[in-house]
Amino acid sequence: MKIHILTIFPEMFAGPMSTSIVGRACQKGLLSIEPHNLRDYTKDKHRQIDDRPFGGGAGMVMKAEPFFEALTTLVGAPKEKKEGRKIIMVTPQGATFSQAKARELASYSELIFLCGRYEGIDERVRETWVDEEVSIGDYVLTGGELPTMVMIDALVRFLPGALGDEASAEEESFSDGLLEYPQYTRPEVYQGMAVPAPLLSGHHEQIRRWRRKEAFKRTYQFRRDLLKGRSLDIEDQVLFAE
Ligand code: 6GU
Repeated sequence: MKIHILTIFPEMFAGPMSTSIVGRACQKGLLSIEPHNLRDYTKDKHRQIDDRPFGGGAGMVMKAEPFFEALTTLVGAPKEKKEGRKIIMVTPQGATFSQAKARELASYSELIFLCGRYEGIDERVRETWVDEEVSIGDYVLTGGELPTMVMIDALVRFLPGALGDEASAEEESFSDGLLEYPQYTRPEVYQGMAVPAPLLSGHHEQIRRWRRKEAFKRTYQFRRDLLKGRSLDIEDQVLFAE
């Protein structure tokens, strides 16, 4: 997968995108991440990327031209649809990002993220180029760079080969609609606190049932909203009848 990022702060991506799982995915060639500096696509001598809003008001608006120039270089003509490519505008006005969206984004061969700053991006960029607009939640950040990294981090986990062969993105929290069960590692007793007995039993079925029960308990305690409208399948009904 190829990821292009249009931003005025390309340097923000250097550390996070070359560390840990994302960095390893890049080294393995599963992914390439290319930040592009929007200032390189300005034409005036001050390399200006923003300007005052028409109609007045506080703040600045990102100019259309640097986006148009960069996107023309990257993809050619506007709305020239290419199978497997998606252009995503990263702003608080977008639909909220989710685990399902991460899985979907991982299926494209090319993603282009447009990072907004200030009061937003000239509307003509959206009209002309954008396939989809995405936010990462109901709070306001200073720009789309951190949200873009959040989305890349989440989608990388779905690229085949990105996680070690022991792990799978499908086994985790949210994939089955429940929070993760509690985890423990050595020692068996730490400062008087013992690891729950089923985990030490060596019985796979007993461990699996304990974990599923704990996952339900946690979800009920902290994220009851995730259980709303959910009906227990037969196996889980039996588990709770115990
Ligand atoms: Cl995508 N951008 C900004 N600036 N703030 C956000 C956001 C995006 N998602 C949540 N807050």
